[in-house]
This record gives sequence, C-alpha cells and structure tokens, in this order.
Amino acid sequence: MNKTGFIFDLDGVIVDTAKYHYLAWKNLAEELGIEFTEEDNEKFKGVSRRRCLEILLEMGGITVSDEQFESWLQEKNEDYLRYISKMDETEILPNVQRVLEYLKERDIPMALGSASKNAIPILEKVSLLPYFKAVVDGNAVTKAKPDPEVFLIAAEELGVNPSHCVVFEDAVAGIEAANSAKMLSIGIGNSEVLSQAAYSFEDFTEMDIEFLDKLVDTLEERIK
Ligand code: B16
Ligand code: MG
Repeated sequence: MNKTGFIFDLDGVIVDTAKYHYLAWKNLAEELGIEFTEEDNEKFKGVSRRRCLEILLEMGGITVSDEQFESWLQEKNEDYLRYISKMDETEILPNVQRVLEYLKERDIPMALGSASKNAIPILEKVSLLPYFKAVVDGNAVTKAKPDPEVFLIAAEELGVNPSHCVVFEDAVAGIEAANSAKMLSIGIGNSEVLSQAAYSFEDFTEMDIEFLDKLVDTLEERIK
C-alpha cells in the first residue's frame, strides 16, 4: 500500500472546461427554444451529461422519446468535442502543474476523479495524462457525486487507504463525496459555497508549498 494519495477533479480544478460545456449546451438549448444562461450552467458543474440534459429539458418543459434523448445527448457531446479539440497546455489552470510536480517529486501517486466521460482526451490535449497513475471518470462509475464511488475507486487504484487521500474539488457535490469517503477535502473556488471542505482556496495560486508540506505531514501523521 502507498502511504498517501492525491485525487483531482477535472473541470474547475485542472482546466476550465465549463466554458465549453456552456457553449455546447447553449447551442442545443437555442435549437430547442430554451433560454440558457451562464447562471444556468453553474447548476451543470460536476453533474453527469445525462443528468444535465434531463435538467435542460425540465427547464424547457419538454418530454421526449428515449431515441430523441440519446440523439441530443450525442449532438451536445459532438459539439463539445469540437471545442475541446482546440485545447492545449495554455488552458491548464494557474499553478496546477506546480502542484503536480511537487507531488511527482515526492513520489506521491495521483488520480483523476471526474464525472466527465471525456477526461482522458482532455488530459492528453493539455499533456497532463502522464502524471496520473489512475483515471477514474464518468465511464467508470455507476453513481454520481455526492456518492463517494468515484473517489473510493480512485483510492483503490492508487493502493491508498481512503482516509490517507486528499481530494481537490470545485463542486459542492464533490466535496460531499470526498467527505463521505473520509478523505481530506480541499475546495477550489468560493469558500462560502464550499464551506463543507476541510480547507478551501480560490485557486492553486493561493496555495503555497508550506501548505502542501503541512498537508503531507498531516496525512503521514494519520498513518502512524
Ligand atoms: P462529459 P468534473 C464534469 O466534470 C463537468 O463539470 C460537468 O459540467 C459535465 O457535465 C460532466 O463533467 C460530464 O462531462 O459530458 O464530458 O462526460 O467537474 O466532474 O471533472
Ligand atoms: Mg469540477
């Protein structure tokens, strides 16, 4: 068993793919005559693609056949894939790579824990895939956050006891999932919104090396 493990959410933590999800959902919403704002898109963060479409259709009061539902789901994803096909390293959020390097230098294994079914192509696009020992994404889970499944699978794949894992998350449901997995949750974003996190930071530029050192020491203390 490894001693400690670090798990990262993708959208809102490593990259800001929410803006591309927004554009793709907005295109579909327009086609369906539904008004869709950036505020509406907030509710889609960390939520599975399927659930997002259900919410959108509820907003428009639209009921559809299973076949039509699947076809819109595919249309949105194809549109989204066109946006992300242009992504590169410049889209990595500030200081993320510094944190990944810090952990790599210390041989601390890292995993991705995301609701996205497009996590691997996105990590490839921004050249971060090699940092991750495990990628647990929307293809691997049956239960969405706040269920802890995604993070528990990640801990298992890292070979780390869940209580010795740290999770970086930007969504309330993700913080809840990390807490119920008995992991140390770190919110990335608004601290009032993420009040259930053990610690929170506006972004990784606010997190200094001293904090990371302290975090690793705290976890290693838990192990003793
Ligand atoms: P896909 P995360 C989530 O990523 C996004 O925040 C959410 O808006 C999206 O609907 C979900 O992934 C599914 O994404 O359509 O690519 O499968 O924050 O869990 O990394
Ligand atoms: Mg997220």
